[in-house]
Amino acid sequence: MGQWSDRAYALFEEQQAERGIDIEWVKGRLTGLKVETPSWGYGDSGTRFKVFKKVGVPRNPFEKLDDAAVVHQLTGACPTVAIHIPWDKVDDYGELRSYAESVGLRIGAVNPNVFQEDDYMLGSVTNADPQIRRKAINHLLECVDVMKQVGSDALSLWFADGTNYPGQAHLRRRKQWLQEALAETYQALSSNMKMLIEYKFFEPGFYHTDLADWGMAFNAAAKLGPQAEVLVDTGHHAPGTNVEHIVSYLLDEGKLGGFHFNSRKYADDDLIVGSTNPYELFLIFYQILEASRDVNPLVRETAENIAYMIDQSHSIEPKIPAMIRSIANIQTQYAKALLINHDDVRALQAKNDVLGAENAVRSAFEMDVTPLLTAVREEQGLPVDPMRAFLESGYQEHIASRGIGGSSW
Ligand code: LRH
Ligand code: MN
Ligand code: MN
Repeated sequence: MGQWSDRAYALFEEQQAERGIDIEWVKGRLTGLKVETPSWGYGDSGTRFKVFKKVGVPRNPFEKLDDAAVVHQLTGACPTVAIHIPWDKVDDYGELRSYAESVGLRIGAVNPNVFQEDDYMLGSVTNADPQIRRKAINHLLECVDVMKQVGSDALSLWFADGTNYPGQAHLRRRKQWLQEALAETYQALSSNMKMLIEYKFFEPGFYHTDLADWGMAFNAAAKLGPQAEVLVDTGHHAPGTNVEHIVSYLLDEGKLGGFHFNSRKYADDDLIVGSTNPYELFLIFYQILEASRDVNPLVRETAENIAYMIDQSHSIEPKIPAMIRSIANIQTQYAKALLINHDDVRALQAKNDVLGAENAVRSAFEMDVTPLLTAVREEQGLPVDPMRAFLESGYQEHIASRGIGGSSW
């Protein structure tokens, strides 16, 4: 480390010791935080108005893995990549798995896609037409098979199913069909596999969505069994929703399976994590760390086995830098949450000291964790500034030879 950062870190360590924080534990936790990146985040995407085509975007799933490998090399935090089928459809999934391993990665969650075919316009697993429901379930089962071939342990489910008008469809029948489809898919899982059930309050359905909120996803998962859990996509809530409360509730029920991290100002904006709502991210981590100290082993285990994933779609941003920025923002908020002194907070809560407890949480958010992140990255032999390292690496210039026209969809 340079002289300046050495001094800053020494001071930081002293300050945290005084606050009763075990800095070695903090460092271990920070190093241990792994976040999965989505294959589709490396491709071109856009809004319903325009997809801007960028030079150097991957032309196939293998090139997406190449880009994801660079993000992992620079951050040390992203060893797995989520795939979306058929966006990442290949002839030989064994080859995809070997390729991932050859660039230092593993395949993470497999995401079935039952929303982009004409057949699914009025619903997939909730369609009134039994043949379309069968087709959708068959795709879910095919994805369980893909999981076996790529060595994945998470099936990540999101359904676009919904309606636009009152009376358009029979809501309770659809609820039952959805549960039947999930139950059949659940039966196909191996014992090491999790089913993660994602919800979203609207879009593309503007009147109702079959899995609209965490309660519906929770109920579906609870009926299925222990391998089914809820996935919280931070962008899938109405503005003002207390997402960290949902997180704490699901943790207490042993049903929080994973996250899709992203930022939103209005709806499912899929923007860089922590760009508009860093305090929310910090408070989510606060709830998770609080649960990891629970007396109930189920709550502790749930908190320790969360699948952290990014779900972003980069419409105007250069893809790899956007991913690096997101990882850095997650690490920053996690580092801050690690500085919360939970004994202090709990003692203040027990005394009903409203402002004292609020201060004990917020003051951790207000700390500068740059010296800590610098020290941890350096100790791992990683660049202290991964963004700068990327921009100076020449990789962006190198991939320009791919030309224009790669796409995630
Ligand atoms: C739906 C969603 C879901 C999809 C992804 C591309 O809005 O969050 O996770 O799989 O976007
Ligand atoms: Mn998502
Ligand atoms: Mn989404």
